[in-house]
Amino acid sequence: MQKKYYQPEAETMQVEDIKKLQEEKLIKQVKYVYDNVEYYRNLMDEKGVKPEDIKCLSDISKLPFLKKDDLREAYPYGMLATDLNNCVRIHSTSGTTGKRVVAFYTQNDIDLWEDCCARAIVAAGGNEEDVVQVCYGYGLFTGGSGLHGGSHKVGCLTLPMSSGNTNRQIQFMMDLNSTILCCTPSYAAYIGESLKEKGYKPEDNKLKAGIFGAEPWTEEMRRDIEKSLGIKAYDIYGLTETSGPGVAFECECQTGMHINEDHFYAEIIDPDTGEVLPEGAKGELVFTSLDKEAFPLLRYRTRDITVLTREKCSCGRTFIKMHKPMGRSDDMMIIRGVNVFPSQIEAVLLNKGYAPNYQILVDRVNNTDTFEIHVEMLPEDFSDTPKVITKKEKQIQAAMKEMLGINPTIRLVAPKSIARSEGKAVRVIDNRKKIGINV
Ligand code: DLL
Repeated sequence: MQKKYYQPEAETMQVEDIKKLQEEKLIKQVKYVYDNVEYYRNLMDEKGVKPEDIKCLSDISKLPFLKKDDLREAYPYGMLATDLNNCVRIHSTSGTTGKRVVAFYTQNDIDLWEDCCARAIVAAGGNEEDVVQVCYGYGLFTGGSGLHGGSHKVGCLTLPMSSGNTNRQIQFMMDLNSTILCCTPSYAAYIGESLKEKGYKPEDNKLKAGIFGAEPWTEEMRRDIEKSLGIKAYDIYGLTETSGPGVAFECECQTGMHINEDHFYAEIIDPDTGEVLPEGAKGELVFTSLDKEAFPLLRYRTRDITVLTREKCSCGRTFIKMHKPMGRSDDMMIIRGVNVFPSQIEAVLLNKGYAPNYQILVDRVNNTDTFEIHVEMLPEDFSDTPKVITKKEKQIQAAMKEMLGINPTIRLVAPKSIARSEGKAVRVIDNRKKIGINV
């Protein structure tokens, strides 16, 4: 039977009750973190804040922020709040220079995370009769396991496809009558094109909905995907640090994503000053987990720029909504769903003996990200034959793949051919911005 909500008692709670619940949980979570995470206790001590100072929700502004760099510095166990024996899983962000962020989960953390994903599936019209094709990557990335767990909770037949091998995706989708597709929006668009190339019309498949996230996408892209697959396309948001997908999800209104406020407290801050901004203002999204056991985060700066609004939603859910992220306050790019920092690229080049004269070119062609890196050859490479140059390009590509997890096209260009800048070097040319993708 079609349910409207997965957990109606939470999803439709009165706003005053949500705030009361958040307050109670916040007070407990702050004490728990202070008692169990030395790294954050030191940050609180430096700021002169004690758990007793947090008596109501607005007191949260007394707490220090946590940044990605803190998590890297604390790698691997520095942010762990419970005995490792109580943990049952890790996930991790894609690599950055040196250290990755590793997130830990107890069984209870996994349960709550999967509930969040189940809420997203039910909000997209899912029920136990559905066949959910999960083609987010499985493994250290959170996309596959998160939606997989949510799909189990709802009781759907789950196809754990992982990403790639589009022919097999299509064959299973058609033979097993998949009804809900979960993947990045760019992969959904690619599947749509591939179906068309194979001669299928949108009405030939049994899909009714898609749950797409992990990268920025536009309303135009939503319409294209909906048309090519004959579905309704829903947004889903999350990050490894806060558990994974499902921190926020879209309902049938498709006007922003409801944040699972019983598990996360969201703030918007001015990224330059750290000042908390009022509801409706655009700024950086900051999350505080409210009931995490293994990897609780207080005031974690996501670097995602968005707006929060608590308008009455006709779906009946009362959770605050976030707009689609409108960009980032750092230099992270999301290419084919993978988080990429220019510093990672630079590290690979320096490690291979190249000078830091390079340019990163990103674009979106036929709904797929293109990713090219131009690297200046060393003067001694200049006399090499095309065959030798190609070999060197392939070597750099392999090292990039190892660092980033995705394959850029490498082009070795003549020494001194990349324009030198007098100010900040323009390392990244991201043409996706021109077509309205908020990267
Ligand atoms: O991308 C988790 C996820 C998996 C979300 C599957 C949705 C679906 P990370 O790899 O840690 O985790 O990347 C997190 O991706 O800070 C945003 O910048 C971006 N992001 C995630 N969802 C969206 C979205 C996963 N719906 C980073 N729209 C975040 C725009 C998104 N950007």
